[in-house]
Amino acid sequence: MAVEADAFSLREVLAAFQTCVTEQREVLLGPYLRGWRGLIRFLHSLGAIFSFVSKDAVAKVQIMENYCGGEQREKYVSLQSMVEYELASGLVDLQKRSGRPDSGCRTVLRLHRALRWLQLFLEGLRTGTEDSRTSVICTDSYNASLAAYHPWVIRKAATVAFCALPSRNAFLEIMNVGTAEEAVAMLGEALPYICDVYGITQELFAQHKLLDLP
Ligand code: 1PX
Repeated sequence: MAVEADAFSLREVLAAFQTCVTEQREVLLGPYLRGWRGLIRFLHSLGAIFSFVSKDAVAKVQIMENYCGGEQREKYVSLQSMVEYELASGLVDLQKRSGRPDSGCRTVLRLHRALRWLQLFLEGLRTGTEDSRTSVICTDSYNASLAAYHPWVIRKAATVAFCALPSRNAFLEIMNVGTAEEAVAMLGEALPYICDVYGITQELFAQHKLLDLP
């Protein structure tokens, strides 16, 4: 199937996560945030019902982009350099929130947890059958990941919004990667890179006891 040259495709978005990991196994923030920006664009195309999700995601990406373009930008090249810098400078609220601005560590932690949802959701889409329901895949992925960190009201709003998701085939099509089969093949290629980014981040945050930042 011919795809317009400038058409938005989830392929490029997922490819951003592919370029995140360096040879030294560092996770670069530039492509990481570009990947998130693309996912948010995709989320917008799913309609206003998800605007409460995209608002929060945009706010978090914006915080990180400000750090990456700010005075200390060289400290925010990778997740590793960010963790080292913020911890050494006492910029991270470890127990409870103070009046300090949101640290990069706590902000990335929220995106990192959402990346786990994305990983499960895309894997569910990939391995589903034609009549699998996207809303069910999405709810199951959410309950197995992000839901544990959200209060009741957000969980409720999320579960209601998931019911508005299109069927699996329609969903694979709006990803704009080609036919449903081509989209499934692309997911098979892209997912290992997302898993890799997730795994490295998880290990880094666990090592520094940053997995429960308030
Ligand atoms: C091919 C599939 C592509 C789908 C792209 C979808 C991109 C989804 C982006 C989701 C980003 C969610 C970030 C959430 C971060 C978060 O957990 N924030 C909470 C905690 O923040 P705080 O600063 O207070 O500690 C915050 O309370 C969250 C508020 C908004 C609700 C988040 C609901 C998350 C549902 C995730 C599923 C999105 C559904 C997409 C449908 C395909």
